[in-house]
Amino acid sequence: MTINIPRLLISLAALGAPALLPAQIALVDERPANPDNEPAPVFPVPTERQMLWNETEFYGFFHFGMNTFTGLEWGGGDTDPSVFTPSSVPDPRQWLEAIKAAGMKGGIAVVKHHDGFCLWPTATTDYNVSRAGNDAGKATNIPRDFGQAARDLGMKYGFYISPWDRNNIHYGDSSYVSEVFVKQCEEMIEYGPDQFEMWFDGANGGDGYYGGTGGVRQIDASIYYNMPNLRHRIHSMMPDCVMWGLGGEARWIGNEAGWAGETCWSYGNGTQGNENAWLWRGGESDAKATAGGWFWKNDDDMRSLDRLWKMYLETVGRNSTLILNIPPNQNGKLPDTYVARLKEFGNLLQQRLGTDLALSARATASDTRTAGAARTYDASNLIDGDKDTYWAPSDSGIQSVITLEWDKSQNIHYVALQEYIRKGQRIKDFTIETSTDGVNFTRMASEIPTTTVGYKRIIPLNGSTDEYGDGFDCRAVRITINDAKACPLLHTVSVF
Ligand code: FUL
Repeated sequence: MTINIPRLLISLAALGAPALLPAQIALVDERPANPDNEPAPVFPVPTERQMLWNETEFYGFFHFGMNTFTGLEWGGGDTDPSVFTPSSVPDPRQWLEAIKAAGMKGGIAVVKHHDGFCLWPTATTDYNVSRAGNDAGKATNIPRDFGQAARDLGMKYGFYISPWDRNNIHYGDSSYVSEVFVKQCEEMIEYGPDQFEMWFDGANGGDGYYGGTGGVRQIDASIYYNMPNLRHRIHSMMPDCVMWGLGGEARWIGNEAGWAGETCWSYGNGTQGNENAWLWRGGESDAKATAGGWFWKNDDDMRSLDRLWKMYLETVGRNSTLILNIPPNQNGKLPDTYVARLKEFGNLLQQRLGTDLALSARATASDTRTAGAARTYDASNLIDGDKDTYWAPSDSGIQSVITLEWDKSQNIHYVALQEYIRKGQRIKDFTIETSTDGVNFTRMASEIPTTTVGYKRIIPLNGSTDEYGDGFDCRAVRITINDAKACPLLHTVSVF
């Protein structure tokens, strides 16, 4: 902050204060101390919980419930609870082990879909597993068993609780929100006190059973659920839990087909976000790993490895997270064919993105910010495997060049960039080149809009998310930042 001394003197005089000489005024420099010479943030910036959420990257989604037994996608809330009859007690540990083998870091389980049937013995409604049609159904408690298994396996977890409830007679009144919905969320915290995400879907098709009264109940979701209140309650108990969708802390990417925009801001709406929006809300892509609906139906085919790979590159590789749905069957288990495909996918991920060649490169930059007391900004920070150190140029160094070089030629397919988003998402335009001799460079993937980076961007050097190809032999990779909101900050460059 600059203090204008003549103006200060005039205003003191106007207040009747005796005029002081500048030498007598103890001026306080109110600029925050910046001993590390860190760059100023570019707003919006993510909260700590949004940072942690982004790091989850790739996680599973499990639609299981009454619909698994009726074949419906949207149950009306009128199916008798006795229809819920899993042939054995559902086994969330098996679900989570299968997705862990696929390289996923966590999962979200549906505990109540729009039909209102609760997969735990809740005190808020008798439309729940305690009235199931068999013993395995009565013994079902998805939030308890899913939360426990995730903790045992060291995975992140969370629950999908549908705000829309087609069974409840009070849906549409304020009592539904305070006495049913909020209490159900609180019951979830008892089973899962360290959830990373709660999933609040915005669907409301209007009609339902509503305790037998039927009819249509439309609400204004932006007011009705009183989300600011729920956010406050949840965060006071679970500070690291991101409230997705209606919760307002992470956004729907705008399609269910497994792709985000090549330009993708972590604020605004839809596939691309909006460069000028002011609230941080990273994108999450919800997509199905199977060919049918969200719920299991006769072992619908699992998508091919190529299709899953494409989804991964077009979501995780485009500054979105990917939540991939794999539906448990009527035994409360994932079918063997799904488990096998998930394992194959994990192997593919490992094979294609498991070895980071950047770690053995030399990294240099055209501009490096002056080091502070406890921080350096050297290009070597890009390849030290530490997400908390970063490369930064001087404030004016928007157009900067980073070069990675190896002594021997490397065969490469992908270059991944990660911005240091704690200080905001900044990069707007970049290019990637490779060189076989370290002198002459050729632009790669010129058909792809290389605009935003964000949390993570993976560029296929052949420009394709379909074809893996033979890769490119090269001795150097050059990344040129052409435009950014302010000096660009990257914490990691990876090469595969
Ligand atoms: C949608 C819901 O209406 C679907 O049934 C499903 O749960 C999907 C993930 O979100 O909006």
